[in-house]
Amino acid sequence: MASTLLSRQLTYMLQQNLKFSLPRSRYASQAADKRDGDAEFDGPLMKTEVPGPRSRELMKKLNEFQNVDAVNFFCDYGESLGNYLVDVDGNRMLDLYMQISSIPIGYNHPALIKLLQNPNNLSTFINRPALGCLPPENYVQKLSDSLLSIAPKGLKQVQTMACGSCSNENAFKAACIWYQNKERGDALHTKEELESCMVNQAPGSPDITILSFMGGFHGRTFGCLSATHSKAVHKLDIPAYDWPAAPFPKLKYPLEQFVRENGREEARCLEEVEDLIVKFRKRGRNVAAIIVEPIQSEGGDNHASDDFFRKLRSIAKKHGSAFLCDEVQTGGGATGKFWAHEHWGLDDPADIVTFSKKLLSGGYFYKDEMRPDIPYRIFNTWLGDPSKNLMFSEVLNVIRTENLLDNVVQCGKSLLKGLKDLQVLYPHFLSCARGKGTFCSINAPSEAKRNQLVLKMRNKGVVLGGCGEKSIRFRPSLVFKQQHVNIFLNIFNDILSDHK
Ligand code: PSZ
Repeated sequence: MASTLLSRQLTYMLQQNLKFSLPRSRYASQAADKRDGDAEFDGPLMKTEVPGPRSRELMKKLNEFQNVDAVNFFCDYGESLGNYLVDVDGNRMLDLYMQISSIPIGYNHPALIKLLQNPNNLSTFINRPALGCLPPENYVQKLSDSLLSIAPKGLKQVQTMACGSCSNENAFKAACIWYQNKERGDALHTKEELESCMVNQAPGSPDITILSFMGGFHGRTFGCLSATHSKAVHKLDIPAYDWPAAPFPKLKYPLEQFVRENGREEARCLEEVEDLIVKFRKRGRNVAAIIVEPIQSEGGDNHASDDFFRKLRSIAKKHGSAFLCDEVQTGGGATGKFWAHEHWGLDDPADIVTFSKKLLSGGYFYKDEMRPDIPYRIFNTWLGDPSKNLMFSEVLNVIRTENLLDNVVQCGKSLLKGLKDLQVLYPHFLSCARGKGTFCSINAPSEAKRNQLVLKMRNKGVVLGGCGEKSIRFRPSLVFKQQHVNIFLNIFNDILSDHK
């Protein structure tokens, strides 16, 4: 697979004068096209409707032993490249959703192919260790090269995990352990605590809580699900903790036009956060941690101001609660900074920052005082995967050498400007264009119309995602360049003009 890809890339580079399969873009300048030295396709190429016949056949087979209602289509990952996802029917689509925001540098990046072809790396891929007890010799170095090199300011400790949910689960546990140790002061845990926790009773299993926000999404596992409040279908029939859930600001866009009004809405929500903390404390149910996403993603790409987050951080501190920042979706560069919370300019860093998706494996960074006091309190079999860290250190090299964060800032600006222009052209259809970096979104008039639009775009060769009730979200990888912005905007414009 890799060698055919490499040779195809070479062929492509030799054929830079290829005719573009799309009509010459109205947005794109010829110079923008020429600057594209990337070994990639020149545009979407559609052969069938999506899902096509081969996808349908495979869906039918999979349906025999799995529910396939969420399957969009089957993919040919061997043929996919850069910003383009190819399906099993040979349709080549510009991917602005990138496996739910989790591919950092596009499909089959040559740097990663090279890494996998290096025989010295084989054993890391073959032998997956139980990291908590038997780490490989190069692990310290590899972690330093990869995750520790992008640790958020003020956080020197890192715990790796496999996915976003298990990162948040364990971050909750670390916060609870920290909170209870703080409450105990110098005292050791008691015999009563050790016995009562075995039957899920206080004081060993304390009635402390995690405060989250309505519209937030922190994963689907049991603990995380109690902090997730984006869609009922995620939660239905699952027992949940009765934890405080505060309103998240419902802001008006563009943010710069509604500063005063939005400020009042944020103040209302912050007041509610404090009221909830006090109310729960009075019931003997202290808030051990507050968890928040820098941009509520699944819940509809809901933004709040830097000031809101700074104040929220201060509230957590004032009430002795840990401040957890869930960067599972926002982390990894798509907002134009590696961590979205860097935009806030916090004086006192978050206590814990969780990650996954674009960082290839999960985990969290945390302050020294959150370090568990006894081994095996935070533990599982794999605790992440060194092969993912190895790939991630290469991803970081690419981000640095290709200046991808600058690219995100530039392309994000032109994507958002294009969305705002289209919003002016189609005011009956589009509203609330918003975003940071390429982490952008726009609203359709209804859920049905949003879904229709996403499907139409897919049949024209652009993969998009939905979020919240009626938003379309853009989650391209960091190698999304100006020419891709142009291709997308042209197709979007064509589809929208058909809707008129
Ligand atoms: O439907 C789903 O389960 C989806 S769709 C997108 C996600 C999940 N995102 C995962 C996610 C996230 O966006 C935030 C902010 N926090 C935690 C998670 C959970 O990560 P995973 O899916 O890796 O467990």
